[in-house]
Amino acid sequence: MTYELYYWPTIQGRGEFVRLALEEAGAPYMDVARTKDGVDAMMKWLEAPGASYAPPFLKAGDLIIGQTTNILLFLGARHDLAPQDEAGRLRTNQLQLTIADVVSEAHDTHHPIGMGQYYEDQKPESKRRAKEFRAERIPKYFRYFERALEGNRWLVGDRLTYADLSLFQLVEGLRYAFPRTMKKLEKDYPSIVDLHDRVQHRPNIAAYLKSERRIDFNEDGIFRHYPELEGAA
Ligand SMILES: N[C@@H](CCC(=O)N[C@@H](CS)C(=O)NCC(=O)O)C(=O)O
Repeated sequence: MTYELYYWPTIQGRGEFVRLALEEAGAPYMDVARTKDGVDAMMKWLEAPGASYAPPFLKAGDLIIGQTTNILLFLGARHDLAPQDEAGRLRTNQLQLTIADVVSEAHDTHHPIGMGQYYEDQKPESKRRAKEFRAERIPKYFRYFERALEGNRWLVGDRLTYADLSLFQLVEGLRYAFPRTMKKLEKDYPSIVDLHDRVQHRPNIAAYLKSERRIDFNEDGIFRHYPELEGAA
């Protein structure tokens, strides 16, 4: 079966967490919105009762699964990207939900007032929000992930899970959005950096990162680089 992933075609965004899991698993999938008429197909599904209120969503046979973390819960079980025991499954899900929290906060640094408004119309608030995110929130979350990795190669158990793939992506996104901040901060989180590097070099992930399937970060996505949000004039 070929999975159908539905997500915005020009950004990594939340869809990237799903793409990474599919790529690591070597699962056949179509990135539907990147194909001809694919965005129209996606919009149709968004209007269908019970499908999903927003991308990403995944079609797996007759199933339509929405919410990034829910999609990963499904793929983790199907493709051995999560432990099978209850405690391990819940722990992986918890870590993924925490990563989703950071992703939302990263988004809010450039859209603190309203998603439907231009960044340019919420710049002063963005600067205040980004300042707190850089100074307080990234370190708080990173302390938590670093502790989870203390004495462990992977976040959960002794094998890679989708939460590890997502932590890799979080580091990638934050490095893109806040390069100076990350440069200063990373030395305090050696286990996170080590995990990032090991994920980056996994054969399927390395091949994916080099491929055209990996979209470059840009200022339409969730992780955006605006120098003024790092304190530049
Ligand atoms: N909690 C949802 C958030 C989904 C979401 O916000 N998707 C964005 C793109 S990353 C979107 O298209 N939102 C449109 C909307 O909320 O109206 C998830 O993790 O999948």
